[in-house]
Amino acid sequence: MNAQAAASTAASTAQPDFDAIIIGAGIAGLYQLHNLRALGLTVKVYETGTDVGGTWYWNRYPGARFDSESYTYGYAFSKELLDEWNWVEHFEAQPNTLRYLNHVADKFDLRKDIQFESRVDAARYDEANGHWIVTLASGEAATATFLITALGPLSAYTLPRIPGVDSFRGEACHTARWPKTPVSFAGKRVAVIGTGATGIQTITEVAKTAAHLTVFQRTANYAAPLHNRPITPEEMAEIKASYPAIFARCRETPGCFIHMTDPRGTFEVSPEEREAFWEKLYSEPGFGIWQANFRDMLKDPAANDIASAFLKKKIRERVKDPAIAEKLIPKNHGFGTRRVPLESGYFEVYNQPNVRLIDLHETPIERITPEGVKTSAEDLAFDMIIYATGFDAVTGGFDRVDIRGRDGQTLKAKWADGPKTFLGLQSAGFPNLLTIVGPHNAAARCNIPRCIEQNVEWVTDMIRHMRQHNLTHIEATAEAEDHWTSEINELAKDMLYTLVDSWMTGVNRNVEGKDVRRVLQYQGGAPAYRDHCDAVAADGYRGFILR
Ligand code: NA7
Repeated sequence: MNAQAAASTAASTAQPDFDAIIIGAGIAGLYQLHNLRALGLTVKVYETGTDVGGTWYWNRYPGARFDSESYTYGYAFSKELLDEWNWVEHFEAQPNTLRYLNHVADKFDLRKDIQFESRVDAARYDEANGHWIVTLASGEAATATFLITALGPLSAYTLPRIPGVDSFRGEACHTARWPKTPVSFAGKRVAVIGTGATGIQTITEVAKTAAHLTVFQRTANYAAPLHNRPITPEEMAEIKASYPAIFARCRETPGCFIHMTDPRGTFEVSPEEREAFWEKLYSEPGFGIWQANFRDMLKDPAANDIASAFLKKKIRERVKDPAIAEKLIPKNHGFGTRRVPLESGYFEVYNQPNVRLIDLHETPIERITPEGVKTSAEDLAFDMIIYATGFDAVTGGFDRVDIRGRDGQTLKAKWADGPKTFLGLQSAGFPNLLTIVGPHNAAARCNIPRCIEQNVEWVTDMIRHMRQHNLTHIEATAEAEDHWTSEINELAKDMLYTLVDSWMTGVNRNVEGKDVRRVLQYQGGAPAYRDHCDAVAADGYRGFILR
């Protein structure tokens, strides 16, 4: 339907085009579509990309892979799907993950309700008719009773605010817009700007074949070994037999990873025992060193200091040149207070003769030039610049859509000083807008498909409840929203990560207005979050106005 037709539909009839519109065909959007279709709803999904996959569609950069164990990451809802899909690595690489999501889309015939190459520009709540009018970049528009955002917390990628970014004459690319065609680094002088989880994966891969690689590091990050390896057919058979236990375990842990926080305090054990424990975690696959560390590691500065010292020691052991090792050691934050990148030989890259590290605190970038990068110390020429400069996290995806609720209020303005939500799923003044994996939700710090599943199933149950009771309107009360927002802030108070700039605190100086730390996530852990949501539902959706 075109814009005019939609506008006239909206003006003349209360009957919307669809029961629900979902924005995004990533892991969340696909599962929400599948669930709502099962309820008998008419659903349309709008997706910017040319195919399904979301994060795994866009982030095709070299070295992109899971930090979650593969077998904890797939959808859990279908035994048939679990039985037929074979993961090939303990931490699957992007191409196979994208293959998996395509398999899911085919198996459940999801594509027929997805419109690709369709970026949603605006969504306006039409109060008179009680539905949402959604407008695409193309001008096309449609209406729906429910608007469900499945935008992803890390979808709004950001280029650095450095003068001259557009002037470079060589190849340039942000990791989140990596081309579908193969990219060769052989014989090239490559620059990577950014050393977060993405930069670290990219650098490790590019260093293998580039003639020369220059890494521009602003903030050093602690990173720990991934210890990836292939999954044998025998292991896969065992994994399939263990799925119920694996998912039960993920339900118990704060981040829905397979790793559970150690119940001991750092100083309750002897220094020898502590060291042995950390050595064990460092030698094991995955996020154990972050997620299964001592219970006080992310709260008590003294506990965090000595955990950080262990990680610093590891960097010094692995990097041959002590001066480079010192540059790679974080100075302004403790271990685990930023998202921990998992690596596969990252620190050893700096022992290679074809790799150079530039510390931007010593010699900042002044501008990107047609030939390369000009720092305060020198002019450097490159064939390729890779921007691993991250995302306008969690709220960035929302800011890029002009979402207007009752009385024309914009969500962007409402959230300008930080998000205000109830359960991270609804915001007062925006009826029937449901924000899967939105801010204030447990999902952005989670083994994300597990939290997506909870969000989607909760929203599905809520819509089922509404249909059973002939209700068409749901909106959080201002009181429920205030209460939830205060609780979010209170829970984050004693967490060390709130004192540190990172995407987890919503800081991105490449974006106007995003230079202040904010609490974006529920910090009580996924099990407590789930209990909150379940209690609200059991109490007849307490905190919501239902009509
Ligand atoms: P991150 O973790 O936000 O990392 C972005 C990196 O880019 C980080 O090192 C930034 O330095 C750097 N950056 C950003 N802007 C600039 C400018 N202007 N100049 C120099 N360097 C800059 O994003 P990722 O994509 O690595 O990871 C995001 C998540 O995706 C990750 O945590 C996983 O959950 C998956 P800074 O630290 O800001 O000094």
